[in-house]
Amino acid sequence: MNPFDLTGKVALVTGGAHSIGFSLGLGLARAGATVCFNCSNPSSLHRGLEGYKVAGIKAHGYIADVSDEDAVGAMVARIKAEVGPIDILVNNAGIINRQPMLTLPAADFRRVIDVDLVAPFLTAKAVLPDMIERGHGKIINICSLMSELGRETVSAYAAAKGGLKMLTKNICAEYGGANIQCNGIGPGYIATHQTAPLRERQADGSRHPFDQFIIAKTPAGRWGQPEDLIGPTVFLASPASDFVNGQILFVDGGILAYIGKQPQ
Ligand code: GCO
Repeated sequence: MNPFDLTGKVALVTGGAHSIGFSLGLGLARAGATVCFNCSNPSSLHRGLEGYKVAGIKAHGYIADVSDEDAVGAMVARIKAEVGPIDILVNNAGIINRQPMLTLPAADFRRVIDVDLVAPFLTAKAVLPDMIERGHGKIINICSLMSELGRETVSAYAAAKGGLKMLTKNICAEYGGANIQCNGIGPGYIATHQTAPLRERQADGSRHPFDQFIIAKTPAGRWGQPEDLIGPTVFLASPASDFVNGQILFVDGGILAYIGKQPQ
């Protein structure tokens, strides 16, 4: 028996229409799962469905604001009726607002917390009853290096991702006895649209200072790609990880283990 086989499983990837969420959806589908995803608007829905179709995958897409409890409940009920009860939840949807906290309006701080922390709580709360009734379930929260480390200008994001790490451990604590495994993936610095501003070439063609900083701080000497996250996610979504619970699996090229390149 292949412990990484997801055949017959229904997966929901929040924010799965593009970027990391789309890559994770592809990976779960290629491991055998039926993939559902949500996004926030019709154009993302069309783009996501087309992307999966081009990859030969029939995905199921839903427009829902994951920070809205009623919208989450309605989406989970629709998926159950149209596809089947959710076996695997990947809480991937997230936003970031990079600015010093002294200029960050409270409403903007709260919005990041709503999407990056409250939404994973709401979505997990919506899928857990069926998982408990059926005696198994996998919840994977996409955390961050900022679940462990702070840095300037990401106060709301780091607070949310730090909280998401502890929500992961709490779901493990509360529902591990029902054979629910809740773990996190901690991406390092991944080359996506969200981190594009940190990698922009300078006017003189040189690398962005932050780009140079991350390269020096990452033993792998490169930014991650969304595809680097697929294997770890399939592992945490599969029977291969049935005795792994409450863990954050950092997929960061070694950055968390490394003090940084010493001066030459
Ligand atoms: C930033 C980046 C990071 C990465 C990722 C690291 O501004 O520092 O956006 O937050 O996106 O979350 O794990």
